Amino acid sequence: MSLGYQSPRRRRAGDMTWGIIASMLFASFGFGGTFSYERSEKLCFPDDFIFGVATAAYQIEGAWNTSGKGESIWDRYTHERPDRIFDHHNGDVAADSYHLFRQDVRMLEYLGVQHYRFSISWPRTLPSGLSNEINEDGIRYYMELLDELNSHGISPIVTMYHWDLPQALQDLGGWTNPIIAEYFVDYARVLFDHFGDKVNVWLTFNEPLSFCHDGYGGLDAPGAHSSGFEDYLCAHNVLRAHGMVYRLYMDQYKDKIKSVGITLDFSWLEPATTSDADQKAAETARQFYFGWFAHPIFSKTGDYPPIMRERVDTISKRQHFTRSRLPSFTPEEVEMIRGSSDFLGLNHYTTYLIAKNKGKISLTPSFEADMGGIVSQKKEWPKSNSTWLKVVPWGFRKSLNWVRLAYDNPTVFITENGMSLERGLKDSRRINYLDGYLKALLTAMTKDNCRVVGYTYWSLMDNFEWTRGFSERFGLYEVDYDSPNKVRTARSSAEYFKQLAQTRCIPTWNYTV
Ligand code: PNW
Repeated sequence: MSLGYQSPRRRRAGDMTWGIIASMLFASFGFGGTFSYERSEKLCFPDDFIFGVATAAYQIEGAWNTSGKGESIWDRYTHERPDRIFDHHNGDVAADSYHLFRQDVRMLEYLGVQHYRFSISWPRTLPSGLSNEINEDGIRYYMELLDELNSHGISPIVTMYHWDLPQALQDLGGWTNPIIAEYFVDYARVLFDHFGDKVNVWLTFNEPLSFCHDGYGGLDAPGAHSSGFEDYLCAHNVLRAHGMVYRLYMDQYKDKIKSVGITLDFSWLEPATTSDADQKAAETARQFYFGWFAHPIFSKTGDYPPIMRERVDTISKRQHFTRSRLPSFTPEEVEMIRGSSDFLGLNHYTTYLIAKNKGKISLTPSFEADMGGIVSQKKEWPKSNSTWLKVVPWGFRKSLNWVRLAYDNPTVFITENGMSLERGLKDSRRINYLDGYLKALLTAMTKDNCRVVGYTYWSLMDNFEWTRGFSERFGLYEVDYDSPNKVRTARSSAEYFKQLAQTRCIPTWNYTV
């Protein structure tokens, strides 16, 4: 994801749920094997804490038009607008996991992870997006993947929507059309019916901030580039759709489905200076970038954050709109969405600075103007291979603490964290990133009492990085895209992660390796 500087962008899971998942999983792994060190000297996570890795359908599967799969907005976008993709590539083949998933599971087994987070492609299962026509090959594919995972004792954590909307639904306006919430519920029902008993944890959406703000407000697929307008419509319908699926699960699937949550991304937003104006601007920015989705679901009162309501209403008026560009929920919708997640899935990668924007508000609507902050990063912060991703471990601890204080210490599951580099197997900088972020996480848990139950590294292997194509590599495994079999090779970080997942202690690593 290239965010540049335009954008950094309760029911609680009973501890029981996680305890059960963890104990089921740990029963199938032999710990304490090859690594012998004094546990007391080590920085270790709790016994029921789980480690895993993540991927997403469009980024790894390929087989874009195989065996009845429908077209997605990313298929359409990469085919029609290759100029919008950094290296002009697409996900037609990607890592070919549609054919190579058994190899992927062997890699997971080698790493010894307790869970694997992947996503189901909506158009692979429902080619037109609607549930009148189910693509049996799509059901077969995910059934085989789930069986393979479960037979190896790896717990599947499944995202229903990781950005690959059926193109047929985009033709109706996609996430800006309110009817899509009903269609998403139909899709969720198909998933619950077919896969419900094979999946421990469901996530409705991955990072609505990214696909609404960058897809409808910017130049990710579908590339609507309508900031401060379509991004708000998108978010509104995503929140409705999420709440409706959660209620479906509570009302009709409670005996079959174990837990349902959502994944939100939260980059830490630090005031650029200690001035009151910048501190206030940073807090407002957190409410816009994170509270936009988190407040309706995880706060006691529900609905959009009051500061967001107030600012968008006021600025819309000044811009001569007859109504606010930020839509309103009915009281029933507020209630339906409030508390509609068993836990908070959190993606965290980096930190930004926020300074108050002292300029005049323009007549052209935009999310950034509504938010009122100027986004930057410090030059000194260590770089990755993504312009937006700087290595700032302390921001992770601050994000977790902000969540703890804002939403009464909800159960948090880290669904993504990771770093991009160039090609290469000796990725000591990735190990260094992991070391810093894992220590920040452990401190947030032990010193600050943040309730975090699991950690997921992005990503198992290199994959199609959206508008950055194949140029940014996040994988513990390197993928050779030029080889016909998309050969996967373990990096140094895979060995590091293997130790982590099998001991639950942060490995001491020889960085010269
Ligand atoms: C995530 N930020 O997006 C996505 O879930 C993945 O599909 C993607 O491959 C991965 O991160 C790496 O880019 C992000 O601004 C979008 O901090 C924005 C941010 C982070 C992650």
